[in-house]
Amino acid sequence: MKNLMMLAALLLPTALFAHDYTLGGLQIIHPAAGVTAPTAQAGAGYFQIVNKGSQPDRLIGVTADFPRVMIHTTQMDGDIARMVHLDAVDIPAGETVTFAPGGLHVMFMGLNGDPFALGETFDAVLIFENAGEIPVVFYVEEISDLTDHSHH
Ligand SMILES: [Cu+2]
Repeated sequence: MKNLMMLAALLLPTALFAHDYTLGGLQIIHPAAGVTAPTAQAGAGYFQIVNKGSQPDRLIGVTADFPRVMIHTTQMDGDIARMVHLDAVDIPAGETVTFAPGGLHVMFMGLNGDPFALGETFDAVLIFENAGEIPVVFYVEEISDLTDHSHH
């Protein structure tokens, strides 16, 4: 399920790994997941979705080879960042929606002793209401995310 890209990661700067996918009017830019602690039960994934089309769309799901995959957003409750499950994310025509630490993210749950390690990749499929399904590859990178995922 994961492929090692360690050698390439050591030889090339991260920027050269930027990758993107196109599906109809949608562009998915650089799906990436943060390195997790060895005992982490969940990891978070991020990307940007650019809607270059004239019709709105919605991200209605993400699938991957983990026991549970959910779309989350982050809401501040005083000083505490809480994660809230979303059924869908609107992608308005002509706009860019950014999944990033502290905000929208995809939660990959049930890592069960197989943490996200730097340089690994894994497959996922993004599901859009209108455009359909697009397979993507998440790259595991050093992404600092202060959100506490321990309660998943
Ligand atoms: Cu989350």
